[in-house]
Amino acid sequence: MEYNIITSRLEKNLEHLKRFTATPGAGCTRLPFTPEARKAVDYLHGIMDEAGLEVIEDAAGNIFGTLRGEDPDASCIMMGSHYDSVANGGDYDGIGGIVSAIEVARMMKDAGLTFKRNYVVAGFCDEEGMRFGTGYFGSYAMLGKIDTDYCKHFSDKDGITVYDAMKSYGLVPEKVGEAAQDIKKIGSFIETHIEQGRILEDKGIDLGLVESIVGIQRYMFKIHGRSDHAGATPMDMRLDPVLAGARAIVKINEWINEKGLGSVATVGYVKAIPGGINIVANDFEFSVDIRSKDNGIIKEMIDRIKDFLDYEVNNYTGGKGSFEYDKTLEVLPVAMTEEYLETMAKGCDKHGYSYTRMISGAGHDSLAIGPIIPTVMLFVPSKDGCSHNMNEYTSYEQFTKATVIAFELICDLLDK
Ligand code: HGY
Ligand code: MN
Ligand code: MN
Repeated sequence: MEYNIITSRLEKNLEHLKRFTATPGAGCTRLPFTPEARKAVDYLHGIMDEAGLEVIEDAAGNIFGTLRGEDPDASCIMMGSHYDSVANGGDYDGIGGIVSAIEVARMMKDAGLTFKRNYVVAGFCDEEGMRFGTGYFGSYAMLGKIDTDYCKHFSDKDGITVYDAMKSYGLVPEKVGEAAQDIKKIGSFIETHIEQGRILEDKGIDLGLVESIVGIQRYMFKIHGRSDHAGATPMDMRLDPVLAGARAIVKINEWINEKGLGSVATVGYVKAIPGGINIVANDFEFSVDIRSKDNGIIKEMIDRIKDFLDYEVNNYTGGKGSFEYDKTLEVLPVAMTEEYLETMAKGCDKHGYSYTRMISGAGHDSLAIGPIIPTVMLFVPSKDGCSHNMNEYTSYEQFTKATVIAFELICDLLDK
Protein backbone atom coordinates (compact mmCIF):
# COMPACT_ATOMS: atom_id res chain seq x y z
CA MET A 1 0.00 0.00 0.00
CA GLU A 2 1.52 3.25 -1.20
CA TYR A 3 0.81 5.75 1.57
CA ASN A 4 1.86 8.72 -0.53
CA ILE A 5 -0.87 7.84 -3.06
CA ILE A 6 -3.41 7.82 -0.20
CA THR A 7 -2.08 11.18 1.03
CA SER A 8 -2.25 12.75 -2.40
CA ARG A 9 -5.84 11.57 -2.97
CA LEU A 10 -6.92 12.89 0.46
CA GLU A 11 -5.23 16.18 -0.37
CA LYS A 12 -6.77 16.44 -3.85
CA ASN A 13 -10.29 15.83 -2.55
CA LEU A 14 -10.14 18.01 0.56
CA GLU A 15 -8.46 20.84 -1.35
CA HIS A 16 -11.22 20.63 -3.99
CA LEU A 17 -14.00 20.64 -1.38
CA LYS A 18 -12.66 23.89 0.12
CA ARG A 19 -14.26 25.86 -2.73
CA PHE A 20 -17.81 24.91 -1.66
CA THR A 21 -18.32 27.72 0.87
CA ALA A 22 -20.65 30.71 1.06
CA THR A 23 -17.79 32.81 2.44
CA PRO A 24 -14.79 32.37 0.16
CA GLY A 25 -11.66 33.79 1.79
CA ALA A 26 -13.41 33.85 5.17
CA GLY A 27 -13.50 30.18 6.09
CA CYS A 28 -15.90 27.37 5.32
CA THR A 29 -19.59 28.23 5.57
CA ARG A 30 -21.48 25.21 4.25
CA LEU A 31 -24.83 25.17 6.00
CA PRO A 32 -27.40 22.42 5.37
CA PHE A 33 -29.78 22.64 2.39
CA THR A 34 -27.76 25.40 0.72
CA PRO A 35 -26.16 25.64 -2.75
CA GLU A 36 -22.74 25.06 -1.15
CA ALA A 37 -24.00 21.85 0.44
CA ARG A 38 -25.42 20.75 -2.90
CA LYS A 39 -22.09 21.28 -4.67
CA ALA A 40 -20.16 19.44 -1.96
CA VAL A 41 -22.58 16.49 -2.12
CA ASP A 42 -22.28 16.40 -5.92
CA TYR A 43 -18.50 16.24 -5.60
CA LEU A 44 -18.69 13.53 -2.91
CA HIS A 45 -21.07 11.62 -5.19
CA GLY A 46 -18.45 11.71 -7.95
CA ILE A 47 -15.53 10.47 -5.86
CA MET A 48 -17.71 7.80 -4.28
CA ASP A 49 -18.53 6.60 -7.80
CA GLU A 50 -14.81 6.56 -8.65
CA ALA A 51 -14.12 4.46 -5.54
CA GLY A 52 -16.60 1.85 -6.79
CA LEU A 53 -19.37 2.71 -4.32
CA GLU A 54 -23.11 2.49 -5.12
CA VAL A 55 -24.34 5.96 -4.18
CA ILE A 56 -27.74 7.08 -2.86
CA GLU A 57 -28.99 10.31 -1.30
CA ASP A 58 -31.70 9.80 1.31
CA ALA A 59 -34.86 11.80 2.14
CA ALA A 60 -33.00 13.86 4.77
CA GLY A 61 -30.14 15.06 2.57
CA ASN A 62 -27.58 12.46 3.66
CA ILE A 63 -25.39 10.70 1.08
CA PHE A 64 -24.36 7.03 1.38
CA GLY A 65 -22.00 4.92 -0.73
CA THR A 66 -22.02 1.10 -0.52
CA LEU A 67 -19.35 -1.44 -1.43
CA ARG A 68 -21.34 -4.69 -1.62
CA GLY A 69 -20.24 -7.69 0.47
CA GLU A 70 -20.97 -11.36 -0.25
CA ASP A 71 -23.65 -11.74 2.44
CA PRO A 72 -26.52 -9.30 1.81
CA ASP A 73 -28.21 -10.34 5.06
CA ALA A 74 -25.22 -9.43 7.23
CA SER A 75 -25.16 -6.05 8.96
CA CYS A 76 -22.90 -3.44 7.37
CA ILE A 77 -19.86 -1.62 8.67
CA MET A 78 -20.38 2.14 8.29
CA MET A 79 -17.76 4.88 8.35
CA GLY A 80 -18.37 8.58 7.85
CA SER A 81 -19.02 12.01 9.29
CA HIS A 82 -20.80 15.25 8.30
CA TYR A 83 -20.41 17.48 5.23
CA ASP A 84 -21.91 20.63 6.75
CA SER A 85 -19.85 23.21 8.63
CA VAL A 86 -20.30 26.06 11.07
CA ALA A 87 -20.23 29.64 9.75
CA ASN A 88 -16.70 30.81 8.83
CA GLY A 89 -15.38 27.49 10.06
CA GLY A 90 -12.53 25.26 8.97
CA ASP A 91 -12.00 22.99 5.97
CA TYR A 92 -11.54 19.69 7.80
CA ASP A 93 -14.29 19.45 10.45
CA GLY A 94 -16.55 16.58 9.37
CA ILE A 95 -15.68 16.53 5.68
CA GLY A 96 -12.23 15.12 6.52
CA GLY A 97 -13.93 12.03 7.98
CA ILE A 98 -16.05 11.49 4.88
CA VAL A 99 -13.09 11.82 2.51
CA SER A 100 -11.14 9.42 4.75
CA ALA A 101 -14.02 6.92 4.59
CA ILE A 102 -14.15 7.16 0.79
CA GLU A 103 -10.39 6.62 0.68
CA VAL A 104 -10.85 3.42 2.74
CA ALA A 105 -13.19 2.18 -0.02
CA ARG A 106 -10.67 3.20 -2.67
CA MET A 107 -7.94 1.25 -0.84
CA MET A 108 -10.18 -1.83 -0.77
CA LYS A 109 -10.93 -1.49 -4.49
CA ASP A 110 -7.26 -0.94 -5.42
CA ALA A 111 -6.30 -4.01 -3.38
CA GLY A 112 -9.09 -6.04 -5.03
CA LEU A 113 -10.45 -6.94 -1.59
CA THR A 114 -13.91 -8.48 -1.12
CA PHE A 115 -15.67 -9.07 2.17
CA LYS A 116 -18.62 -10.77 3.82
CA ARG A 117 -20.37 -7.53 4.84
CA ASN A 118 -21.27 -4.35 3.03
CA TYR A 119 -19.01 -1.37 3.68
CA VAL A 120 -21.02 1.86 3.76
CA VAL A 121 -19.64 5.40 3.59
CA ALA A 122 -21.94 7.99 5.24
CA GLY A 123 -22.03 11.74 4.62
CA PHE A 124 -24.45 13.30 7.11
CA CYS A 125 -26.07 16.71 6.64
CA ASP A 126 -26.43 19.25 9.48
CA GLU A 127 -24.42 17.63 12.28
CA GLU A 128 -23.42 21.06 13.56
CA GLY A 129 -26.89 22.49 14.18
CA MET A 130 -25.38 25.85 13.19
CA ARG A 131 -28.24 26.98 10.94
CA PHE A 132 -31.24 25.87 13.03
CA GLY A 133 -29.67 25.76 16.54
CA THR A 134 -30.20 21.98 16.72
CA GLY A 135 -27.67 19.27 15.76
CA TYR A 136 -27.29 15.72 14.40
CA PHE A 137 -30.22 16.13 11.98
CA GLY A 138 -28.75 13.71 9.41
CA SER A 139 -27.66 10.96 11.80
CA TYR A 140 -30.88 11.30 13.81
CA ALA A 141 -32.87 10.98 10.56
CA MET A 142 -30.99 7.75 9.78
CA LEU A 143 -31.90 6.54 13.28
CA GLY A 144 -35.59 7.34 12.66
CA LYS A 145 -35.73 10.24 15.14
CA ILE A 146 -36.77 13.02 12.76
CA ASP A 147 -40.33 13.61 11.56
CA THR A 148 -42.05 16.34 9.57
CA ASP A 149 -43.21 18.15 12.72
CA TYR A 150 -39.56 18.47 13.79
CA CYS A 151 -38.81 20.09 10.43
CA LYS A 152 -41.64 22.60 10.90
CA HIS A 153 -40.63 23.47 14.48
CA PHE A 154 -37.10 24.80 14.01
CA SER A 155 -36.12 27.80 11.89
CA ASP A 156 -32.98 29.73 11.11
CA LYS A 157 -32.20 33.39 11.86
CA ASP A 158 -34.11 34.47 8.77
CA GLY A 159 -37.19 32.58 9.90
CA ILE A 160 -36.72 29.83 7.29
CA THR A 161 -37.85 26.51 8.77
CA VAL A 162 -35.99 23.24 8.27
CA TYR A 163 -39.13 22.27 6.31
CA ASP A 164 -38.83 25.15 3.81
CA ALA A 165 -35.05 24.83 3.58
CA MET A 166 -35.43 21.15 2.69
CA LYS A 167 -37.98 22.01 0.00
CA SER A 168 -35.68 24.65 -1.50
CA TYR A 169 -32.97 21.98 -1.59
CA GLY A 170 -35.29 19.69 -3.58
CA LEU A 171 -36.34 17.38 -0.74
CA VAL A 172 -39.88 16.47 0.34
CA PRO A 173 -39.99 17.08 4.12
CA GLU A 174 -43.12 14.91 4.40
CA LYS A 175 -40.87 12.00 3.39
CA VAL A 176 -38.06 12.68 5.91
CA GLY A 177 -39.17 9.57 7.82
CA GLU A 178 -38.07 7.47 4.85
CA ALA A 179 -34.45 8.26 5.77
CA ALA A 180 -34.82 5.91 8.76
CA GLN A 181 -32.71 2.80 8.30
CA ASP A 182 -33.07 -0.66 9.86
CA ILE A 183 -30.70 -0.24 12.81
CA LYS A 184 -30.11 -4.01 12.92
CA LYS A 185 -28.51 -3.69 9.46
CA ILE A 186 -25.80 -1.34 10.77
CA GLY A 187 -23.26 -3.38 12.72
CA SER A 188 -20.66 -0.70 13.53
CA PHE A 189 -20.01 3.01 13.00
CA ILE A 190 -16.48 4.41 12.74
CA GLU A 191 -15.68 8.13 12.49
CA THR A 192 -12.34 9.78 11.91
CA HIS A 193 -12.38 13.47 12.86
CA ILE A 194 -10.08 16.35 13.72
CA GLU A 195 -9.59 16.66 17.51
CA GLN A 196 -10.59 20.34 17.55
CA GLY A 197 -8.53 20.72 20.73
CA ARG A 198 -4.81 20.75 21.40
CA ILE A 199 -4.05 17.59 23.39
CA LEU A 200 -2.55 15.60 20.49
CA GLU A 201 -0.47 18.48 19.19
CA ASP A 202 0.80 19.54 22.65
CA LYS A 203 1.87 15.95 23.40
CA GLY A 204 3.22 15.31 19.88
CA ILE A 205 0.90 12.31 19.47
CA ASP A 206 -0.24 11.02 16.08
CA LEU A 207 -3.76 9.71 16.85
CA GLY A 208 -6.46 9.99 19.54
CA LEU A 209 -8.50 6.87 20.35
CA VAL A 210 -11.76 8.34 21.64
CA GLU A 211 -13.13 6.30 24.54
CA SER A 212 -16.13 8.51 25.37
CA ILE A 213 -17.97 11.66 24.25
CA VAL A 214 -19.53 14.23 26.58
CA GLY A 215 -23.25 14.80 26.80
CA ILE A 216 -24.72 18.05 25.42
CA GLN A 217 -27.84 20.10 26.04
CA ARG A 218 -28.66 23.18 23.96
CA TYR A 219 -31.35 25.74 24.82
CA MET A 220 -32.57 29.02 23.36
CA PHE A 221 -33.83 31.42 26.07
CA LYS A 222 -36.00 34.46 25.33
CA ILE A 223 -36.62 37.11 28.01
CA HIS A 224 -39.54 39.53 27.56
CA GLY A 225 -39.24 43.05 28.97
CA ARG A 226 -40.68 46.27 27.57
CA SER A 227 -39.20 48.50 24.91
CA ASP A 228 -38.81 52.12 26.08
CA HIS A 229 -37.08 55.30 25.07
CA ALA A 230 -33.37 55.06 25.97
CA GLY A 231 -33.26 58.67 27.08
CA ALA A 232 -36.60 59.49 28.60
CA THR A 233 -36.98 56.33 30.71
CA PRO A 234 -35.45 56.55 34.23
CA MET A 235 -33.32 53.53 35.20
CA ASP A 236 -35.71 52.46 37.97
CA MET A 237 -38.67 52.36 35.60
CA ARG A 238 -37.24 50.00 33.02
CA LEU A 239 -38.11 46.37 32.24
CA ASP A 240 -34.79 45.67 30.55
CA PRO A 241 -34.45 42.04 29.34
CA VAL A 242 -30.85 42.58 28.25
CA LEU A 243 -29.85 43.34 31.85
CA ALA A 244 -31.59 40.21 33.13
CA GLY A 245 -29.97 38.12 30.39
CA ALA A 246 -26.52 39.59 30.94
CA ARG A 247 -26.71 38.77 34.66
CA ALA A 248 -27.71 35.19 33.81
CA ILE A 249 -24.84 34.81 31.33
CA VAL A 250 -22.28 35.91 33.94
CA LYS A 251 -23.78 33.42 36.42
CA ILE A 252 -23.63 30.56 33.88
CA ASN A 253 -19.89 31.16 33.56
CA GLU A 254 -19.42 31.22 37.38
CA TRP A 255 -21.50 28.09 37.98
CA ILE A 256 -19.86 25.91 35.30
CA ASN A 257 -16.40 26.84 36.57
CA GLU A 258 -17.42 25.54 40.00
CA LYS A 259 -18.28 22.16 38.44
CA GLY A 260 -14.93 21.06 36.97
CA LEU A 261 -14.74 17.60 35.29
CA GLY A 262 -13.99 19.44 32.06
CA SER A 263 -17.61 20.65 31.96
CA VAL A 264 -18.19 23.63 29.70
CA ALA A 265 -20.97 26.13 28.98
CA THR A 266 -21.11 28.47 26.01
CA VAL A 267 -23.38 31.38 25.14
CA GLY A 268 -22.64 31.65 21.44
CA TYR A 269 -25.65 33.59 20.21
CA VAL A 270 -27.31 36.70 21.67
CA LYS A 271 -29.88 39.06 20.16
CA ALA A 272 -31.62 42.19 21.52
CA ILE A 273 -35.00 42.79 19.89
CA PRO A 274 -35.78 45.14 18.14
CA GLY A 275 -32.07 45.99 18.49
CA GLY A 276 -31.94 49.80 18.36
CA ILE A 277 -29.15 51.86 19.86
CA ASN A 278 -31.69 54.21 21.48
CA ILE A 279 -34.27 51.59 22.49
CA VAL A 280 -34.44 49.70 25.77
CA ALA A 281 -34.97 46.22 24.26
CA ASN A 282 -38.32 44.56 24.27
CA ASP A 283 -36.87 41.03 24.18
CA PHE A 284 -33.48 39.40 24.61
CA GLU A 285 -32.55 35.98 23.18
CA PHE A 286 -29.50 33.93 24.08
CA SER A 287 -28.35 30.37 23.36
CA VAL A 288 -26.76 28.01 25.87
CA ASP A 289 -24.65 24.95 24.97
CA ILE A 290 -23.71 22.91 28.07
CA ARG A 291 -21.48 19.84 27.99
CA SER A 292 -20.16 17.41 30.58
CA LYS A 293 -19.28 13.76 30.94
CA ASP A 294 -21.64 13.87 33.95
CA ASN A 295 -25.21 14.38 32.73
CA GLY A 296 -26.27 15.40 36.25
CA ILE A 297 -24.12 18.51 35.96
CA ILE A 298 -25.82 19.46 32.69
CA LYS A 299 -29.30 19.01 34.19
CA GLU A 300 -28.36 21.00 37.31
CA MET A 301 -27.01 23.89 35.22
CA ILE A 302 -30.20 24.12 33.15
CA ASP A 303 -32.35 24.11 36.31
CA ARG A 304 -30.20 26.87 37.87
CA ILE A 305 -30.53 29.03 34.75
CA LYS A 306 -34.33 28.67 34.77
CA ASP A 307 -34.52 29.47 38.53
CA PHE A 308 -32.23 32.48 38.11
CA LEU A 309 -34.25 33.90 35.21
CA ASP A 310 -37.42 33.34 37.24
CA TYR A 311 -35.87 35.44 40.04
CA GLU A 312 -34.59 38.09 37.63
CA VAL A 313 -37.81 38.71 35.77
CA ASN A 314 -39.73 38.94 39.04
CA ASN A 315 -37.26 41.03 41.00
CA TYR A 316 -35.71 43.29 38.41
CA THR A 317 -38.77 43.95 36.29
CA GLY A 318 -41.31 44.24 39.09
CA GLY A 319 -42.79 40.93 38.05
CA LYS A 320 -43.88 42.42 34.73
CA GLY A 321 -41.25 40.56 32.69
CA SER A 322 -41.32 36.92 31.63
CA PHE A 323 -39.16 34.41 29.83
CA GLU A 324 -39.56 31.33 27.69
CA TYR A 325 -37.16 28.65 26.44
CA ASP A 326 -36.86 25.98 23.77
CA LYS A 327 -34.67 22.89 24.29
CA THR A 328 -33.10 22.37 20.88
CA LEU A 329 -30.84 19.43 21.69
CA GLU A 330 -30.36 16.85 24.43
CA VAL A 331 -27.88 14.02 23.96
CA LEU A 332 -26.40 11.87 26.73
CA PRO A 333 -22.70 11.13 27.25
CA VAL A 334 -21.69 7.96 25.38
CA ALA A 335 -18.89 5.38 25.74
CA MET A 336 -17.16 4.11 22.59
CA THR A 337 -16.72 0.36 21.89
CA GLU A 338 -13.75 -1.10 23.78
CA GLU A 339 -13.09 -3.90 21.24
CA TYR A 340 -12.59 -1.35 18.44
CA LEU A 341 -10.32 0.80 20.60
CA GLU A 342 -8.11 -2.22 21.30
CA THR A 343 -7.96 -3.18 17.61
CA MET A 344 -6.94 0.37 16.68
CA ALA A 345 -4.32 0.46 19.45
CA LYS A 346 -2.77 -2.74 18.05
CA GLY A 347 -2.84 -1.19 14.56
CA CYS A 348 -1.03 1.90 15.85
CA ASP A 349 1.60 -0.26 17.56
CA LYS A 350 2.09 -2.24 14.32
CA HIS A 351 2.61 0.96 12.29
CA GLY A 352 4.61 2.74 14.98
CA TYR A 353 1.99 5.51 15.33
CA SER A 354 1.85 7.13 18.77
CA TYR A 355 -1.64 7.31 20.29
CA THR A 356 -3.54 8.17 23.41
CA ARG A 357 -7.03 7.34 24.65
CA MET A 358 -9.12 10.44 25.25
CA ILE A 359 -12.54 11.98 25.85
CA SER A 360 -14.18 14.08 23.16
CA GLY A 361 -15.53 17.46 24.27
CA ALA A 362 -16.96 17.96 20.79
CA GLY A 363 -20.15 16.15 19.85
CA HIS A 364 -19.92 14.48 16.41
CA ASP A 365 -22.38 12.13 14.67
CA SER A 366 -20.81 9.38 16.81
CA LEU A 367 -22.47 10.99 19.85
CA ALA A 368 -25.89 10.52 18.24
CA ILE A 369 -25.14 7.04 16.86
CA GLY A 370 -23.05 5.59 19.71
CA PRO A 371 -25.91 4.88 22.16
CA ILE A 372 -27.59 2.66 19.53
CA ILE A 373 -24.81 1.16 17.35
CA PRO A 374 -21.29 0.01 18.43
CA THR A 375 -19.22 3.06 17.57
CA VAL A 376 -15.65 4.36 17.78
CA MET A 377 -13.87 7.60 16.87
CA LEU A 378 -10.32 8.29 15.81
CA PHE A 379 -8.88 11.79 16.15
CA VAL A 380 -6.17 13.49 14.15
CA PRO A 381 -4.31 16.49 15.60
CA SER A 382 -5.59 20.06 15.12
CA LYS A 383 -2.85 22.66 14.62
CA ASP A 384 -2.83 24.99 17.67
CA GLY A 385 -6.03 23.21 18.77
CA CYS A 386 -7.81 25.58 16.39
CA SER A 387 -11.26 24.66 15.02
CA HIS A 388 -14.63 26.23 14.17
CA ASN A 389 -12.26 28.82 12.77
CA MET A 390 -10.88 29.42 9.27
CA ASN A 391 -7.35 28.67 10.50
CA GLU A 392 -8.27 25.05 11.27
CA TYR A 393 -5.52 22.78 9.91
CA THR A 394 -4.48 19.12 9.93
CA SER A 395 -1.80 17.75 7.59
CA TYR A 396 -2.74 15.19 4.95
CA GLU A 397 -0.01 12.90 6.30
CA GLN A 398 -1.85 12.92 9.65
CA PHE A 399 -5.15 12.11 7.90
CA THR A 400 -3.34 9.25 6.11
CA LYS A 401 -2.35 7.61 9.43
CA ALA A 402 -5.97 7.70 10.63
CA THR A 403 -7.20 6.36 7.29
CA VAL A 404 -4.78 3.42 7.45
CA ILE A 405 -5.81 2.52 11.03
CA ALA A 406 -9.51 2.87 10.16
CA PHE A 407 -8.97 0.75 7.00
CA GLU A 408 -7.44 -2.09 9.05
CA LEU A 409 -10.16 -1.96 11.73
CA ILE A 410 -12.90 -2.00 9.08
CA CYS A 411 -11.33 -4.82 7.05
CA ASP A 412 -11.21 -6.84 10.29
CA LEU A 413 -14.89 -6.11 11.06
CA LEU A 414 -16.12 -6.68 7.49
CA ASP A 415 -15.26 -10.37 7.63
CA LYS A 416 -16.31 -11.09 11.22
O1 HGY B 1 -20.46 21.26 18.45
C1 HGY B 1 -19.86 20.21 18.33
O2 HGY B 1 -19.53 19.55 19.26
C2 HGY B 1 -19.54 19.69 16.96
O3 HGY B 1 -18.58 20.50 16.36
N1 HGY B 1 -20.74 19.62 16.21
MN1 MN C 1 -17.53 17.91 13.34
MN1 MN D 1 -17.95 21.14 14.30
